[in-house]
Amino acid sequence: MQRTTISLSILLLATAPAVTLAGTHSHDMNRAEMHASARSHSGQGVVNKVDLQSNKVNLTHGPIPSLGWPGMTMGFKVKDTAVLQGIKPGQRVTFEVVNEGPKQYFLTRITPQK
Ligand SMILES: [Cu+2]
Repeated sequence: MQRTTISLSILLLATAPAVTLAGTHSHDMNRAEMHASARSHSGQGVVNKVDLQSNKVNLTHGPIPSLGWPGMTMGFKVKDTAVLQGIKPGQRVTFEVVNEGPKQYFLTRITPQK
């Protein structure tokens, strides 16, 4: 009887850490996903002007509920002009915008609609 109790305790000790680690890991992954979706916002609009010299693009975009924005015409910056490759005035586009601080909005993706 004594022997059975001891081997059961060892079994529990051996399994417990594995369960805890698995739980922690999936929690961290969920947190990372929440941060990503909170920072990247999708929108649709029409291109007015592309300025490759100053890394800017002017869009008339529809409402972006995740930012609390109504539709408007405004300029966005890009960090890399590669994002603006093949983008021309008059195109209907979908785009992704990230907010990196007060009035710091950058387009990370802009794709013509077919
Ligand atoms: Cu806007």
